[in-house]
Amino acid sequence: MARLFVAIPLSPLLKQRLQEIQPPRTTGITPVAADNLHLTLQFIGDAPVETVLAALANISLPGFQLAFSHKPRYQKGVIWLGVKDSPELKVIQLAVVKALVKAGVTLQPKRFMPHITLARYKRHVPTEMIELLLEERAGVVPDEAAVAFGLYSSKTVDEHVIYTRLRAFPLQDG
Ligand code: 2AM
Repeated sequence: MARLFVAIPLSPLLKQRLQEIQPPRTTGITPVAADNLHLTLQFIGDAPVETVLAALANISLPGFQLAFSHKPRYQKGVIWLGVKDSPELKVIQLAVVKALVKAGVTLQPKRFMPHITLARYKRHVPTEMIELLLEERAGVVPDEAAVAFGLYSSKTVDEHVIYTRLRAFPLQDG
């Protein structure tokens, strides 16, 4: 068993751009490390890895474009960039959910809100400061080609979250 989630990996170029708009490490604000930036399709939680891998291997879908909101937003300790909903994103998210449910994996029912978590903040951080930091770094984030999705494990070691990609599943050309 491992703590698992399914996500779309992001290109080095996009991660670099996201780092430019991310708030910097300041008292009470922790940016997500570049290696950990991703777009979650489905959080699973503790589940048997082999069952989940076998379920995901049945998914065959074309690649597509991801587009992003203009401005990061923040709420309840999380600063995130919205990902524009699209039919292709809905299709892949639903395909992942269906494949997992069919394989008997238990999922928490939760509405899909596509986003990339950029940073986390402690509740004592004044919202004015968050707004200022985001405003200073605001800028366009170019569209991204989603070419794969992956199964990831999540571990916390010495208060550091480590996401490890266990397997990537390529999306088909065109
Ligand atoms: P977040 O970035 O908005 O916190 C791994 O934890 C990934 O799964 C993160 O992208 C996280 O979203 C997402 N996730 C969704 N539901 C979760 C949950 N109940 N617990 C932990 N992570 C969850």
